[in-house]
Amino acid sequence: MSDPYYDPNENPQDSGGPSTPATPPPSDPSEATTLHWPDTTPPSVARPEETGTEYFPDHHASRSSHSSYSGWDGSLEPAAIPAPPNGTAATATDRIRIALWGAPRSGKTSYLAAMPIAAMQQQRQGRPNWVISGMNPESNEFLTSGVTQLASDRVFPEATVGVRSLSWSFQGEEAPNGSFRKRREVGFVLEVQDVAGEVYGKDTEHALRPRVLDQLTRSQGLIYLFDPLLDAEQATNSFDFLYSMLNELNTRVRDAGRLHRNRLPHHVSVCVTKFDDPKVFRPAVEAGWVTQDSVGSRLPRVPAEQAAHYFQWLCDEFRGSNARLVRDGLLNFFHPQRISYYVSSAIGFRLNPQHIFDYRNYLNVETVDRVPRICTSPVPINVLEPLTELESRIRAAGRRRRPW
Ligand SMILES: Nc1nc2c(ncn2[C@@H]2O[C@H](COP(=O)(O)OP(=O)(O)OP(=O)(O)O)[C@@H](O)[C@H]2O)c(=O)[nH]1
Ligand SMILES: [Mg+2]
Repeated sequence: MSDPYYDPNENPQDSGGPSTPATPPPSDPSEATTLHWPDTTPPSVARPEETGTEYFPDHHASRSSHSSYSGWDGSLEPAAIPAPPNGTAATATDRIRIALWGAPRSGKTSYLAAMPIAAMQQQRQGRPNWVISGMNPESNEFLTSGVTQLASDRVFPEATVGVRSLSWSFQGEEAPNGSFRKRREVGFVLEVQDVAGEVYGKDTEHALRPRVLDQLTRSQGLIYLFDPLLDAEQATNSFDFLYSMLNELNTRVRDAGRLHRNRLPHHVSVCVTKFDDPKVFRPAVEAGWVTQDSVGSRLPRVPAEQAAHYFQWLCDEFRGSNARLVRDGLLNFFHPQRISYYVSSAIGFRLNPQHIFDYRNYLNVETVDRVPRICTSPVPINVLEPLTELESRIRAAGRRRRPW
């Protein structure tokens, strides 16, 4: 079992952390989601510790059956163990643990569900290609059902119950630094958990609290989702789902002597969610934060270099009061130079039949029979970047620490 306080942002050789094994270690028994060998248990009654799924509603649990063994009669090609995308022997550093953090209904599950859609659309936007696929049947199932819900059924995922562990491989390319350099192939395995937002709340006795705190402690990076609309509501006020967990996390990391220059060691991507919603988008346009592409789908966006200022403005002017404390809390506990900001939407804007943005008709959610439905095929905004850039920052920080 790996050291729960291992700071993966430090090179293991530097820190006296765990040595690099030849194959990826099962991170901890409760997260052993990678290998699924048949045993005496009938395939259809997978135990929770095998599926990585806990506290999950029945209709989801039933989908976690080991259908991949249905033809397990010796007539199939022998399967290899899951391998990381770079094709070479797996090392601990191929794996990256990211925690997804946000208040209830802030958009965490939708963000994860939109990730494979964003990956498929990268080329369309002339960006480096990424291919995402699951490292185990449950992670594949999440990918497939998420894409089906958003893109085919045009509905949002249901509220998360409990915690779901996911393990996805990312095979991609890194944008070149200089103009004459070629794109470089990169790959990593992402370990992430989809957690019900309520676990981040003030109830320190919540049954899943220790597990989520453990995951946060061992993560190299965090993706923090801030929903500017639900922040205004008492039950989903962002600060109430930030401070208490942040405080406990700091205590854990401090006691383990793993603070980095007296602050939490994590790299953080802060995402403002639901940018497509007119109640978020229109004030941003009117306050002058938004520019519009002149080519392609003429998509509007907050320029990347303005995203941090936009978040400041959201907290100061648009929301105020406790939202300011969200901003202050993040800058207080984490190193400001380790935080990046993004303005995101899991579904993007409604586009016209020619696939062009039209300011008269961009609303992409309509309510049918009291169920919110997505109007046009999702074109996620800043869903992949907060993750791939986070991974790249973490990798770069690890390289910098190497003495050679
Ligand atoms: N307009 C818009 N609405 C969104 C978007 N993402 C999520 N939503 C809305 O927010 C609701 C909650 O989204 P979820 O992804 O379930 O949020 P969550 O953070 O996983 O919620 P919990 O699992 O309850 O913690 C959805 O049902 C949608 O109504 C988005 O990109 N745009
Ligand atoms: Mg959820």
